[in-house]
Amino acid sequence: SPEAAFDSFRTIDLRGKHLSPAELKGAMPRAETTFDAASDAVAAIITDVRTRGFAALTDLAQRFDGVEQHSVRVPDEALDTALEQLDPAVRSALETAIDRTRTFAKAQCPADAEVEIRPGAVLTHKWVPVSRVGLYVPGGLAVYPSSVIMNVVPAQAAGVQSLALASPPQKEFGGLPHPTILAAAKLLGITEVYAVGGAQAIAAFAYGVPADANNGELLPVDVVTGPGNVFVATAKRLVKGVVGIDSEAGPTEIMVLADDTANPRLVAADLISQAEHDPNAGSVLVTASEELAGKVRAELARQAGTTKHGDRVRTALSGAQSGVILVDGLEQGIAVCDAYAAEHLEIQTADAEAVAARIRSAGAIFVGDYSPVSLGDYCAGSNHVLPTGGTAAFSSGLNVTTFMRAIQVINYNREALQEVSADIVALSVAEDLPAHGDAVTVRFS
Ligand code: HSO
Ligand code: ZN
Repeated sequence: SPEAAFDSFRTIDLRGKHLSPAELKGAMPRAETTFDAASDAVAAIITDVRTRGFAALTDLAQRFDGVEQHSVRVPDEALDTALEQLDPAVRSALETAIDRTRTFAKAQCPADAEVEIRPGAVLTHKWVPVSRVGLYVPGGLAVYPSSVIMNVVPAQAAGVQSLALASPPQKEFGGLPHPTILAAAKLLGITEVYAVGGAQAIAAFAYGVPADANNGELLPVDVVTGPGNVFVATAKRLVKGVVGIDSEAGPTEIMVLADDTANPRLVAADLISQAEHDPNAGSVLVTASEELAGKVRAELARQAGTTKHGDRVRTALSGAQSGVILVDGLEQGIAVCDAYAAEHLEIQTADAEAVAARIRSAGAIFVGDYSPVSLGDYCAGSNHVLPTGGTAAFSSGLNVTTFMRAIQVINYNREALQEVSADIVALSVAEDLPAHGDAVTVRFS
């Protein structure tokens, strides 16, 4: 029964325990993830794409997607048709999302830093977008046009000139990617789209594919982003260094920090909303209120019983990665939030803003009763590609700088170089690299 499942929404009782940050991290509910299993198969696919190009892509589409492909490149007319046939309400919602995400992304563009650290010694930290980006969009169950927006908009706002998209060919759509994905791409002005799935898409982006009789050249990209299954994640790991990648996304997770002012119905609804993604999703409540915990548990049972993907939700909530963490009070609650470093952290407490300001680690923080994670997933304007699995401790969600890099520009005049030449010589001698010093003194002899 649904009720019984919520006995398995486990409780981690940290009350009265004085744990170090490292111990606290170890006490967090989290599933192990490993990528190693797929490594050999993925490496073979990458080699195949590098050696046989489009012929390999066509064969792999037949093998993995069950489709016969003539051209891998999606024709322009298919993109036009997809947008024409898009439900107007969905189109309008996508436009709202694009608009808000673009405004926020543009505002993130970092300013160059320029300093004259000595007279005649000018340093510039100059931000430059990468030239070309490849975006992977999964097919299958999780067809998320919202993710197309979240990947494309910051790249465009950063000033990236060339953007290509790949998504698996679907048998039911005549070997094209899902029409909603095509429509979203068209809405964003992307016309270079390939019907390629999985590891082979990542390989094609990383190394490029020479033209053949049916397809023009697919140029290699500088950065590959986008979510995917274990094969995609493994491929991204293997091509990293050849190209830049966004983070490897694990199952989604939500942590809610709540006190007895929180509304248990809302807390439960939000925990369920992310559990809906994946049986491995993590939904965690952190509270000092046993009473709230009990009410949320009852709401979870009730709402999971009526929601469309109830089975998936119950599996996620019953997993080792989900549960209630009981804490002594707000201080320990904040420490737990930082130790977990949630992809999504909701603050549903009194003075939520002040509490949010104290959080040090989270992919995104959702403040108060009217900022649920679903808002951020679609229409807040923030990005929904966020660090999972505790990686928020050292990384950020997708943003304009994902698609940029900074060049350090050094511009000294003669006097400024001379002023520091003795120091350079001293260090070059200390490191037994005297030619370094000579390269300075030669300018003054
Ligand atoms: N919550 C997911 C993103 C998403 N939700 C896409 C709905 N569609 C990971 O942040
Ligand atoms: Zn979501």
